[in-house]
Amino acid sequence: MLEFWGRKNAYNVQKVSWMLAELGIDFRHHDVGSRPGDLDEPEFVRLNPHRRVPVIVDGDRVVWESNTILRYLANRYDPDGLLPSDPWRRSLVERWMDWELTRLQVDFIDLFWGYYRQPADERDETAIEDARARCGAAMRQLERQLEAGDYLAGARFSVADIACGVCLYRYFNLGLPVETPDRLLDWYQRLGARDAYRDTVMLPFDDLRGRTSF
Ligand SMILES: N[C@@H](CCC(=O)N[C@@H](CS)C(=O)NCC(=O)O)C(=O)O
Repeated sequence: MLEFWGRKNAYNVQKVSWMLAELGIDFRHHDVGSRPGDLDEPEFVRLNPHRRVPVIVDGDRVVWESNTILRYLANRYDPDGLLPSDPWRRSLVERWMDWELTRLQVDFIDLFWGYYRQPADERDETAIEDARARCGAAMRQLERQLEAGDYLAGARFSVADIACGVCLYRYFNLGLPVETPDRLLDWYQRLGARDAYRDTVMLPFDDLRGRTSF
């Protein structure tokens, strides 16, 4: 059975939980990333030398990096499904996965860590405002893309929606005023109508408030 390592309310871990639920794949879960130092255990470091979750083990294959895991699961268990095999159609999906890693996640993590995970009396308000503005700009880019279709790569739900959609629940429930463009909200509702999103992404995260250690 596939093994899955990660803390269930960790951002990058939720991408993989969501994908596994979409594909109906059974797995054995290892709850790591919840206790200080557990990612430094030799057993875990052998799996991922970067000491980060998520990690999956499929037979004798170890895969780390959340978006790489999404691609692996799609290619192995859902050929030409949530990740098209045609190179052009695939590029329409993968550009949003790469954008998520290099842009959306960077801005969102700055906001989430700067505001939510920082004790209130230690927050840097200027840095938070900067991250909030960058997130707003990223959300407007998503809004523009959604003019072309119900999902990020067009009419069909794809792995791009998983990579980028995972942050929305947190973004809208941070307790900060944030951008709420119409198409983005409609997309969020479409994602929230999926059992897999509700079961794996819409999870409490208040244990992370003011917690600066993993
Ligand atoms: N680029 C990596 C980032 C992995 C990462 O930073 N994971 C965080 C959770 S979202 C982590 O392992 N944090 C340590 C912890 O949760 O204990 C990926 O996408 O998998």
